Amino acid sequence: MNLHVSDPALAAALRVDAARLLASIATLATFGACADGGVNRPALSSTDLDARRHLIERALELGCTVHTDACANLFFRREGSKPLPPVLTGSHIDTQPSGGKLDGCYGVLAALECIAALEDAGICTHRPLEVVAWTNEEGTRFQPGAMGSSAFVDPSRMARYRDARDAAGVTLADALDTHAHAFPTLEMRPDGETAHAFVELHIEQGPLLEIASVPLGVVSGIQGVRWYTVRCAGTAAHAGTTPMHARRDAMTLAIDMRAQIEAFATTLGGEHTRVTFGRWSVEPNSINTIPACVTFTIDFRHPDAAVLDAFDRQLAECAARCGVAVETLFDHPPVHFPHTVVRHVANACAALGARSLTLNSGAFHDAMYLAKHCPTAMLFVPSRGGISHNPLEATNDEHLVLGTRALAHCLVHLCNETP
Ligand code: HGY
Ligand code: MN
Ligand code: MN
Repeated sequence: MNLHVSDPALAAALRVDAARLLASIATLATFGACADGGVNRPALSSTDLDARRHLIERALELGCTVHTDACANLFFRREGSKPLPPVLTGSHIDTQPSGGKLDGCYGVLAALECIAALEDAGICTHRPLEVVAWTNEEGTRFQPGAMGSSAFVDPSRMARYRDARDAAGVTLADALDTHAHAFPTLEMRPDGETAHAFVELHIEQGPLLEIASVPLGVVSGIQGVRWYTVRCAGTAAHAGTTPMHARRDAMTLAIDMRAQIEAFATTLGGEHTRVTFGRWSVEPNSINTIPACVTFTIDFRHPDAAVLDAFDRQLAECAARCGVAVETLFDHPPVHFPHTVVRHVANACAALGARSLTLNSGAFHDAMYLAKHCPTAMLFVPSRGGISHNPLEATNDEHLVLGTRALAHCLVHLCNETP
């Protein structure tokens, strides 16, 4: 690779230190580590606070200033030479209950590694560079997902978010208070500064890059997502005495609903359909009582907004017909990233002599909200076996390092864009 280190973008990419990056991934994974090799680090849990403390210390060591905001997003800022709007990069560090080491975390740690590389290379960019750890992207402890990034883009959302409760009845407001007490000296980020651009590096969480044997993904956009709960009512009764014909079994209704929903989802969505019924609760959940109430969730994804809207309509019709209650938890339309930033991602891959594949993201990310705030794009690295949201989530070391080098290259170009 014939690299001209006089180019600050390539110089920064070259100074990414593989061992330092990989060690930072292994260290962060210790916060909420599970015996099966995965990570369970719910948003704003004690393990998340410990992980945040570790990242704050790391950022301060790198010479960054650290700020937070009303949704406990963390901003690690490296100043530039000119008083211009910053370039933002980063992702999330909260995980699925049975998550991996890389989902979200890789994007935050790679961005911190880019700052370390800039420091090592003695490069000063025109614009400030801010690495962000967005709060509660996964949305498994508090719904909806991507709370931190969506509240950053539209702070009026916080009023509703603060009332969100986790399974133990703890509100987000309570969790934010705990966070504030844990970091009493953390200053609030000055409001209102619109970023110049946002770039998020993330694992693909699907199989496409691996199937294509390509090490980097230039992400063109993110498919749309809908989350719902469906509540099916029945009548609790004795399992031993109640004849089958005399039952109002909520589980029978729920299973029938699931089948109907999956059928019209796949008819509407075709090969791009992604419908998941991931969380179930049964009341009274007793082995010898006929279920009185069964609640399940729907996660429906599709790249076409018209299909998402049609699914909405058909679900409402089906619910009315079957006498069940549906509540929408989360709703985001498809997002398309602008060429003005996507080109920097593609150029970075090419500058490093790496093949890249342009693809749409099947997973949602904080970038879907940042795209409303400033010009935004994403960069992917392959997921081994396409596996994610699973302790087996993994990416080859050389891909993790290459993705970080490409991020560094892209960030320097964006940070040196001046009006
Ligand atoms: O669900 C998602 O797409 C993301 O990984 N939280
Ligand atoms: Mn993620
Ligand atoms: Mn995830």
